[in-house]
Amino acid sequence: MSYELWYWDGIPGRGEFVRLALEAGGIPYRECVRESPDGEEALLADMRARRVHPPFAPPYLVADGLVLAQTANILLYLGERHGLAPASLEGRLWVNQLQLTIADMVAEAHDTHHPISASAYFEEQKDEAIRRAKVFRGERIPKFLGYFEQVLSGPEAWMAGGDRWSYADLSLYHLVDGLLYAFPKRMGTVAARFPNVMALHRHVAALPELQDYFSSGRRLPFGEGIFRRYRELDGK
Ligand SMILES: N[C@@H](CCC(=O)N[C@@H](CS)C(=O)NCC(=O)O)C(=O)O
Repeated sequence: MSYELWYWDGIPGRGEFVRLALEAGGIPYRECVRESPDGEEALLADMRARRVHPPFAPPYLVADGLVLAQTANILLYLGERHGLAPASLEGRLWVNQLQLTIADMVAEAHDTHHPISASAYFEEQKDEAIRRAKVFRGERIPKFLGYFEQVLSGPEAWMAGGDRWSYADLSLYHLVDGLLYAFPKRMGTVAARFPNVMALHRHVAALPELQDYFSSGRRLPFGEGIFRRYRELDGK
């Protein structure tokens, strides 16, 4: 069986949280937009055609007769089905809670460059973006990363404890990676305050399960997606 992953091509975006779980779990999947000659038109057509549990937005995964949207929901399913999260109910809900908190920060990171409208150009909302990014850098990065630092303050390297990563660890890795890309100056100032978070970032980067993916060219570089580097939005 191979899962169908539907996501925009050309950006890591929210699809990357799903890809990391699939890749680290050694789970076969197809990138439907990348494989289709119609590209993103195929995604729009597929979404329009879905009558049962239609997704509101990508990413979504077609699997086992299910159509699953919402990144955290997809990961909840993969975690349970493929052992990428603890088996207990408490453990599964805890990892889902972490993933939802990561999703909150991802949405805020996106809104630093598009605080008014996702469909308008950055230049049309630059003044608001500058104000929003200042608050994100000053208040929200320390608050979110401080929370994850506290979660990681125990003796174990991974957020759900134990000796194995969960999908939330992969997602925190990608979130930190995105922050380092979009806000290099700010992260240069604050990263030392979050040694456990930065250690987790290094541990995931070194996971043997991900090395083939990292060297494959399939992991797309940051650029036009959620994490964007605008000189005006970064600062110490
Ligand atoms: N809460 C959803 C958000 C999905 C989402 O915003 N997808 C973006 C791409 S990353 C999109 O294409 N949105 C279209 C829209 O919101 O109209 C998730 O976590 O999956």
